[in-house]
Amino acid sequence: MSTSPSLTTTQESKEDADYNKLCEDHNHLIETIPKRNGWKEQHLYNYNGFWLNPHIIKNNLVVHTYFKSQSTDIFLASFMKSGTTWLKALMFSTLNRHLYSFSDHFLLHHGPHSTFPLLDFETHPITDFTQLPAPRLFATHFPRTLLPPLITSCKIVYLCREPKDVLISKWHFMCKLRPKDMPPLSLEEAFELFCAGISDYGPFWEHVLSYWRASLENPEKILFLKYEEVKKQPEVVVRKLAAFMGKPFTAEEVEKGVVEKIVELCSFGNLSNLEVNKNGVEKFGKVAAELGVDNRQFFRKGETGDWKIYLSEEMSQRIDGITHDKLKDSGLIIDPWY
Ligand code: PAP
Repeated sequence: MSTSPSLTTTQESKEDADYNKLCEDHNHLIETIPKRNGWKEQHLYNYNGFWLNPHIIKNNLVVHTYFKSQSTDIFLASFMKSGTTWLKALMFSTLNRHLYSFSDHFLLHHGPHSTFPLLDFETHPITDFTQLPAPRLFATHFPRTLLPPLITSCKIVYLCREPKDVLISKWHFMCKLRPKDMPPLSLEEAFELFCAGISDYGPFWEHVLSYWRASLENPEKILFLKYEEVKKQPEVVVRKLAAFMGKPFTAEEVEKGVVEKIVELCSFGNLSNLEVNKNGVEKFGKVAAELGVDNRQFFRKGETGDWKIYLSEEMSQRIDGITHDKLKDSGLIIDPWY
């Protein structure tokens, strides 16, 4: 049965009207909400308690309006620079281990960010994800409070990292991406902004707590991981991931060393030395030219405690003090691993 032209036109104009309204709402927001200095954009805006750039705020509205989650979807959520690239590789290769051989794996030819989409870069018209097989994997840096309610009922893996390492990793990354016509971002300025909660998707502590508290209420739905824990015991984490995603390893797989092979495939040493991650470019979203990032920018050192090279004693104590105050009643301890 074909759709009548008049019905199609009516649907299109309704969609246009909806999107025009979204754009108007966005413009109004940007004019009215608080703004501060950005790290790679001129300004970040405080949207419902979190600092985002204006494009990402608009994408958040798009996701709320147009993204249709399925109950079987699995999300990887993280604050920027917490190890998303690594976890994407681990989740993808664990879930899809029946699809690829280790000698000719997808990850040997594609950057980890190609494995599954980052929701935050979805613009209008939203990508058609309906053809992806279940369970579909998505990544996001949005704090839990900015996710559409239907997503919060899906399974979520949250990855947290020690904040001083996050700060240093983010500062390096943003300096690389910061346009040349902006003055350089000094570490001192980045530090002050970070402590005040002002960095993309910040405040860091509220971001982490938004998922931590939910994970306490609903541990079957939110697997809360720490970068430092993945570093120390990657095999244990890969097994946890497999079970959480509904695909536990069989005794035969364990016997054959599949867990260890996944860990080795996704290791910093292996991934960062692949041609695709040395010279390839990751294209985020549909505006490829604007959102191309060299894959090598996602692999810097991959270590814990690198902050010790950059932060003075006073700076480190100040961040630790904030972390202590913000997390003190939560039961979350962020850095017991080194
Ligand atoms: P994103 O938010 O832009 O996606 P994300 O992947 O979360 O970045 O974080 C990048 C950090 O993870 C980098 O940390 P560093 O700056 O302290 O070095 C990067 O080196 C690290 N990383 C990337 N891949 C791996 C890996 N396979 N193992 C360990 N760390 C990794």
